[in-house]
Amino acid sequence: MSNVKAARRARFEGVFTLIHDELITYCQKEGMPPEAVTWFGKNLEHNVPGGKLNRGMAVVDTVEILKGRPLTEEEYVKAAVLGWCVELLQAYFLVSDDMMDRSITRRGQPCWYLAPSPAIATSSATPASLGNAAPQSNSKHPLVGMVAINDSFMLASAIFHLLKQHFRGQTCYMDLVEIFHDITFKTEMGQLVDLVTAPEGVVDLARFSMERHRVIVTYKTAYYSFHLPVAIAMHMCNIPTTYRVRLPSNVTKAINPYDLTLAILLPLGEYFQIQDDFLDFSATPEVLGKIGTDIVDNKCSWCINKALELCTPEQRLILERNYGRKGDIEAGAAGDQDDVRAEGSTEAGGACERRVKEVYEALNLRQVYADYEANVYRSLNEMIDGIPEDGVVVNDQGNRVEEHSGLKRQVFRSFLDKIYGRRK
Ligand code: DMA
Ligand code: MG
Ligand code: MG
Ligand code: MG
Repeated sequence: MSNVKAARRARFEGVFTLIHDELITYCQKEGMPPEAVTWFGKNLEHNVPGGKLNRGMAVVDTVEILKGRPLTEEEYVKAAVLGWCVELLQAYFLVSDDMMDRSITRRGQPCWYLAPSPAIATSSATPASLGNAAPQSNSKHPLVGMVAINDSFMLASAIFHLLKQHFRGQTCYMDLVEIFHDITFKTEMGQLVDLVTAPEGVVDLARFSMERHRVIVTYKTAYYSFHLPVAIAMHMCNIPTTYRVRLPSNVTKAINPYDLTLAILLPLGEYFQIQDDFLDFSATPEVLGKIGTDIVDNKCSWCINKALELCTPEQRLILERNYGRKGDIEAGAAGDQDDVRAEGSTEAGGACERRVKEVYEALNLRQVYADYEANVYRSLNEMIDGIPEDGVVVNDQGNRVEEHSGLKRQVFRSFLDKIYGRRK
């Protein structure tokens, strides 16, 4: 990481300390007993700050680009609080996603529901590192377990507490509250479609299609990861839902910047989740920080959909017999496969998963993906070039507006350049 990047991240992380302490103080003021306060603190520390922070820092970047100047300290803190609200939302989804997907590790540590219970963990307790056995619950070392369900709710509720503390009374407050509610609902719809398309124990590859995949990824990923950070930055900058731009040709054009943003960021988010799907198959757990579970979990992933498009009837048969299965049915070992992953191997699935991966390799999926990525990169750049930014924002009388200068291509470029070609 370059020094500039590290400093940017460190400044953003500084605001996490602030919201962490604010949330803890609130729990204490409400009279929560110390063990509950400690638990909530561990929940925040384990689940919120350890990721790439792309979504959160994108809020700060976008506010800066929209304002076209460095932010004041007060503006920075406000934008960063909003950024941490997106990271809290992400943490809420990940804690529940890992339970539903039966994942083992996330960000190089045990998933929260498999982490040692904070009620007994001492400060010297070290999380199991990647590749080690996921911690097993026993009387000496209980796990967080199902309390993680309530913990995920608390991560989501913290968002609205912070919005109230930092934005109540401001013009953008209701827009912020509404959009967080709206995007949360949409993401939950996406998670539902993801899960009902991949029911446990019912493997039916005919359910899958690229159309179904697009619905899943748009709803479960694109809205909250891409549209949300940019839209809340726009709300914080009080960008109205429509404004007029006078182009260099002197023609005036009405623009809905939120629709324009959506039209670019949903495809960008689709690309991001296709990367996630591809990395689930292709990246090592050491690099990725999580062990891929899509094949074993019967997920409607980009990889299986591509493979179904390209495979021979013989290969399709192999996929049908091995996709969505734990262990090794062909060797007749399907009997006792219930918790293969909880036994602690870094391998999620065993022989069935391996056979599916062999078909992916035979179909040259790595090259197919590289071609997809080159194409989508080009077409996203073309969409970004279509944003009219060389005009002047004007009011109905045709006079220049002082409050804001409209959308900027750089908002989208900085997103695209951050994810293009990512390997983790
Ligand atoms: C992630 O889908 C979506 C949400 C809303 C967390 P996923 O299960 O593919 O994510 P991951 O691969 O990180 O478990
Ligand atoms: Mg998952
Ligand atoms: Mg999932
Ligand atoms: Mg995934």
